[in-house]
Amino acid sequence: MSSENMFLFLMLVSVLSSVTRHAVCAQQLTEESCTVQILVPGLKGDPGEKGLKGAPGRPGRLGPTGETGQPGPKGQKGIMGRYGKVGPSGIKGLKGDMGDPGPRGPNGDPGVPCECTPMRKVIGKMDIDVAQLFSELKFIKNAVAGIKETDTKVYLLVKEEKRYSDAELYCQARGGHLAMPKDEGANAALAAYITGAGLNRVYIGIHDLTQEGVFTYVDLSPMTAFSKWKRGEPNHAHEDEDCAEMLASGEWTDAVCQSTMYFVCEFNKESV
Ligand SMILES: [Ca+2]
Ligand SMILES: [Ca+2]
Repeated sequence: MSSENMFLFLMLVSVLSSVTRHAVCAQQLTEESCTVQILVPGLKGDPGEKGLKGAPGRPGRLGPTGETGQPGPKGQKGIMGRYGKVGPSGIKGLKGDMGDPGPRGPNGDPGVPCECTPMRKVIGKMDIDVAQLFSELKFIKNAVAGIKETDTKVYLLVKEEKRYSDAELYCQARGGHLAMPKDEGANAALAAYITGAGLNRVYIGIHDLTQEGVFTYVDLSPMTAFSKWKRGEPNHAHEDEDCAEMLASGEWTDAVCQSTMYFVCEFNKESV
């Protein structure tokens, strides 16, 4: 008997023995315990042929984050970008200096002959008068320290000490009156004028010479709602205070008309 047949024979004997013993055990289970049978393993077989290469393994787990690398070298300069949008208009600049005079223009057409020689003379004289007035006004403004103007009046501070009546005559001789403040604006302008000149008081055109206790302006126009009497004034002190002076504060007091002091004349602008 060959070794292979011997092996098959032993396997067959072993299997039949096991089957018989299980059947006996099943019959004798209630009467006695079964005998343990140890199976004898067969001989070790020859090594098999080398298997085929296995399938690729699964990917490993994600590794930890690496350290920050060194900064790379500076890149090359990029190409110029597109032009930006036009910005908002700037603030208007200051006016430039006046340019040089241009060349003289051509002569005009000859005028139409007319009989207007007398008219030309009148117009010529008026031009001269106007020029003289402007010249005199300019002289007053420049020569007299600090002439004061409002929308409708021109005030002139006269630094000559005069009595009230003489002061008014001085102003009348030049086409005006002593100053007659008739509203807060005019009064404030006069007060600023006096303060600016460093004075404490001046005559203004207000008095009660016509009727004691009834003050009017020097041109006899009545006092209106506006007045600026200092507290306690007018008080007709010493029984002879009939003329008004303005203090640097702009307030009025009645004073003796024979006192001499500086004064302010006023002129209507349209008559200057
Ligand atoms: Ca009086
Ligand atoms: Ca008084």
